[in-house]
Amino acid sequence: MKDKKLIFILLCTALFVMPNFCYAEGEILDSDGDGLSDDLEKFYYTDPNLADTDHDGFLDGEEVNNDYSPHIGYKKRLHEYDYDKDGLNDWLERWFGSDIGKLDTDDDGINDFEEVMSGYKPNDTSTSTRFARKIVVDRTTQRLFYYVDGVKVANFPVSTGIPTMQTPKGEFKVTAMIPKKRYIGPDYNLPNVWWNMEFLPMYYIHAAYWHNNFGLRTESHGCVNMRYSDAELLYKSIDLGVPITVTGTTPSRYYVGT
Ligand SMILES: [Ca+2]
Ligand SMILES: [Ca+2]
Ligand SMILES: [Ca+2]
Ligand SMILES: [Ca+2]
Repeated sequence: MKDKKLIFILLCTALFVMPNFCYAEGEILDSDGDGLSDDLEKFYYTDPNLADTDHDGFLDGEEVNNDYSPHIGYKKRLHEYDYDKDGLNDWLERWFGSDIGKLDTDDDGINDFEEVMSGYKPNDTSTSTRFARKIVVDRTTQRLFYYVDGVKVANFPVSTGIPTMQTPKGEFKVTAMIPKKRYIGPDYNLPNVWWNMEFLPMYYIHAAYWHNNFGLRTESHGCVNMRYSDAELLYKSIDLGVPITVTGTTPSRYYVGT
């Protein structure tokens, strides 16, 4: 009986130390026994012969199966790393089926990030199908979230209408897109305002050059102010008809949290 137990322990040890030893056709090959198959190691750009690529004490398989990055150390998530630096983080690359280590997965001249932002598949040159896109403006936190295929792909700081001139709450859609525009009112005259996306008559999401309080406080007469680069990116990613939801509560004393 004891011998049988010993043989069993020895067999288990051998299987653990030499996982390849028992590899048979039809089984999934995991050379380093880290819970991530050799095929998936290619996908994640990890070393198929190194069980803990970033030496943080967690095996590559454990990490990716729980949405942690196998590349950047302790408790860093997949969405916090962009292996190929194309603007699309590793979690989103996986979601949209693009190559984590390649800027332009389908070689069509447009990088993965740009394709996803515009609703196109980064791993397919066909343009016949397009992912649903959606904008959500949260007045409480002064943020604008942009969704593609139901997934949040961008989070921008904004400034919405001040408490006495709040950005209207509700469900809207982009009704006009005007690259450059002048805003004139009783106490303001603002020429050369870029990237204007209308969602109600007189109400726009647009770039603002006259303040830098995005994400910190309300600032406008009801429009949604953005940083120039953020507004440009959003403008170039959307089209007429993209839905816009304005939600949350305008901070009663201008600043987030007040
Ligand atoms: Ca492996
Ligand atoms: Ca690790
Ligand atoms: Ca990337
Ligand atoms: Ca591409």
